[in-house]
Amino acid sequence: MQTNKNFAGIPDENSKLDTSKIVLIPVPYDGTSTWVKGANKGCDAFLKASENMELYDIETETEVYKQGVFLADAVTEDASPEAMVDAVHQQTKIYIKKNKFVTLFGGEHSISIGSIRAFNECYDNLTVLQIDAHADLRSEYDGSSCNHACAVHEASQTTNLIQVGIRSMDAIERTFMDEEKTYFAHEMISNSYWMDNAIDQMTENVFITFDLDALDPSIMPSTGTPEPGGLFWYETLEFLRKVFEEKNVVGFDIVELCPNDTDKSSDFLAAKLYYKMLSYKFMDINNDDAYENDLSDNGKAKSTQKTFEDDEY
Ligand SMILES: [Mn+2]
Repeated sequence: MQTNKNFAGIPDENSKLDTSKIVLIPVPYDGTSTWVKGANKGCDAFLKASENMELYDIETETEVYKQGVFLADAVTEDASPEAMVDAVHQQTKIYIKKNKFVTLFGGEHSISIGSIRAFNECYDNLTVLQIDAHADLRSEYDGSSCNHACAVHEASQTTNLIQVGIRSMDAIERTFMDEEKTYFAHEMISNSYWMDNAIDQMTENVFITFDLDALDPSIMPSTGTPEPGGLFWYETLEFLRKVFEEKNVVGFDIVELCPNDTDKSSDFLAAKLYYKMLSYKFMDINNDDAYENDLSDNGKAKSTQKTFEDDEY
């Protein structure tokens, strides 16, 4: 795991906690994956690739790293899937309460149970936008509700869940699926309105959980369960930019990078995708503008703030 290195090799002055608007929490967890193992190495590969990235974003004409990106200590709790989820939940909440734009990098998709839980406690009427090949709606798998196959089951019960890119699932998952808010890959291909339709269904506050296997395996081979027929780069960016422009994206995670020795392009894609999402988030915010993650306007957040401080975090 990384030691004291900064994200993307950015200068120390842009990566101090106090002055950074963005926090990146690595969660190199791979305890429940079923097929290709190695998502625990995803954070490292992502961070390494990020060091080779050019930091001026042509499209937005910005250098978002100047907003400050603090690389938090990795969450390494792995005693059980439940303990890992608890640790992610706690860490995420700590940095939301510090008024940061909180992002996470996995690890397998089960980490999102913890991140979504934290955001859902801090923001009212949360939409979870899941971009993924798999429905991940099972209530339990392999004896745990914190398995990667269950990544958004809780979100399906407690948030406004919108699923995009889905092309693999078990029949039982239909039970928990809201098909009005599910964008199957085979339907997206012939529906030119899917982006607008999905955005119309979102509430103001949106958390994005991005499973890299949503992307087509031709551009993202390094993932645990590659499924044919995925999203491509520019349509993905077009959709993400629209979401960031039209909604208040409160945070996001990117999961399931499963690096290997031969393909480095996937690692690089993941780094670039992460940076693109930050660029979209901050494209209209000047570097020296104060950042407000909108927590204070939120009644639900205020009430949890107290409990939170009582716990001495
Ligand atoms: Mn998934």
